[in-house]
Amino acid sequence: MDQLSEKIVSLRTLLGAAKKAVVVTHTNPDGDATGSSLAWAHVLEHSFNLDVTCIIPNRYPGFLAWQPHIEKVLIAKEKPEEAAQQVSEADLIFCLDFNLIDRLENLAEAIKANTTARRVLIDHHLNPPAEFDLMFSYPDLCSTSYVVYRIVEELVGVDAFDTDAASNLYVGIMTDTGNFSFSFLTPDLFRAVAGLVEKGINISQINTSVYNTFTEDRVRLLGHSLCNKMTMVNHGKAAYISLTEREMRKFNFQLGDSEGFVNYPLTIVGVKISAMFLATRKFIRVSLRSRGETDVNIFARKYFGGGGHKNAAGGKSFATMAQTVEYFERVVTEYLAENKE
Ligand SMILES: [Mn+2]
Repeated sequence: MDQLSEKIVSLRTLLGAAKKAVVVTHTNPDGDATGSSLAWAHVLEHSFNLDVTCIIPNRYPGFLAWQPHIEKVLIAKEKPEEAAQQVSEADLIFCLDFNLIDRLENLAEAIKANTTARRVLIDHHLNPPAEFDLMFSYPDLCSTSYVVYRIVEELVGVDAFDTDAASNLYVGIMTDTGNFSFSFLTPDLFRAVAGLVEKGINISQINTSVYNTFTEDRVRLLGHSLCNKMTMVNHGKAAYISLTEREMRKFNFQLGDSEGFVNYPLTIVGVKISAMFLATRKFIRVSLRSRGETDVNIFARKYFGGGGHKNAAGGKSFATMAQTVEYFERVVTEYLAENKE
């Protein structure tokens, strides 16, 4: 964490001169967005006596509704005037877990209109633009929640977190690391988690609240997708699942129900690319996942007019389901032959 101490000195100066702060995070907030925002707001309020409002552009997903103090968060889409008012009155604007103000949609204008407030970035995404007065940008840390932990540790000490703030930070770290299974799992991170445990957080309860919230229909749809709808391609090097609108209706499909299905075929030994084809009214939504060096970002760009990251990407198909899966079987075989590891 380069120059953290120097940045903390600047942050202290800004905090000392401020009375009112807003903490904003990205559209479609996830556990790291709400978790880091709520914990940071707690510290600003209790250690720095600031008047703080947390603002999110649109509503958080249901599995985060139990998070401590989430009821205090102002949802800009539901109360746009109040959100704009809060932003206009702030001396300090903290942007957490994203780095492009334009991504805030309706809220971006309000932030740009307040020309006197100082803007501080606290984030872990790549390539932040230079539109902030102070930047805590650490792309090699696992989550914004962990960045907040490290800042607070240096700024006032972790005693500033109570059990609720610690729970919120844990949600962010747990969800952004895929329950401690992705990259950036360092000894220091686990020391920080130990610090959160010392605050009395209940890990098994948090885990259940975030991950075990599905409906019976959703679990049965997963079973149907894997048992009846998963097809292996190219001698088991690729696999796909397709769901038609009729099937989705049968399982009372709710938005988000097929989230994560595409990851299951990748748990089979030898599968390098997994695809999910989900019918919508106007087109077929294509989700792609890959393992290791196999690049689905390039694949999605080349064959499905989309893109994303190396191991997770998406696109669209405007053909029928039958044509789409036939096309996929052909191009994925071609692509894997061209890109042998
Ligand atoms: Mn994050």
